[in-house]
Amino acid sequence: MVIDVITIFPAMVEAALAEGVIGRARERGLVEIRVRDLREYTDDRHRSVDDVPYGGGPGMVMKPEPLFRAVEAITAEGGRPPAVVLMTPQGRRFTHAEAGRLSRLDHLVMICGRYEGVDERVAEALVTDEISIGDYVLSGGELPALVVIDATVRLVPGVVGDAASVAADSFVDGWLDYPHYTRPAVFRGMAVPEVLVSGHHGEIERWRRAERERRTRARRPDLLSGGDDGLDTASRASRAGAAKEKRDHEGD
Ligand code: 9D3
Repeated sequence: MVIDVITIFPAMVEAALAEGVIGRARERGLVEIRVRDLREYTDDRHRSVDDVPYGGGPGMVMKPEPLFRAVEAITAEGGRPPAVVLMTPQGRRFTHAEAGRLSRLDHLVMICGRYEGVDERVAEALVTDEISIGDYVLSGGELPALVVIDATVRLVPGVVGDAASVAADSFVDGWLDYPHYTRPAVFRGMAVPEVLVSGHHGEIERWRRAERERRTRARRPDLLSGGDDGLDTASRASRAGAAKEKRDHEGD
């Protein structure tokens, strides 16, 4: 998989992508991520990437020319036409299911917006998908792009060593995680739940399942309501199956 990130803050994006799971995936050649400085695609003395909005109003708008030149330079390198994603508050909300879809693409180009927004002709002529990461105001598209890259690259086969841990992640099956503990058994007077040190694997399994359900009900009832929970069809089925299995166990 190849990902191009177009940004006016390449150092910020590169720094995050050099670390951890994603940094290692890049070193191992499982994903090629190329961070591109938008100013390299300007042609004026001041390397301008923004201009005043037509119609007036506050702030600045990202100029179309550098963005068109950047995306066209990438597509001119050959290969099949990439998906071109614009990170914008006007986009569709990013979910784990969307990460799964993106992880199956050969080539992804991501545009990080700044200022008040991007000239609409970029969205019309260049962009295939507009993505937001949630309903809060950030200063630009760089952190959202990093969120999307992290969630997506983790799903590329081989990137996360323990496939079981990817499959067990919250949102994959629609339940929140159970509580975790490590040593010491008593820390500042706070004891680890007895069942976890009991060694009864059946009881531990039951306790964890009950904790996941209790937490989901208390903290994220929206995940249970059958609304737009961001699960793909397989994950919905997996959750429904787990819920049925639980009912069967309880005999109701
Ligand atoms: C204060 C400016 N707002 C006026 C209504 C509009 C606005 C423009 C640009 C708000 C935020 C931004 C910068 N944000 C992003 O580019 C962005 C974003 C976000 O802010 N939240 C969630 N997902 C995303 S993806 C890109």
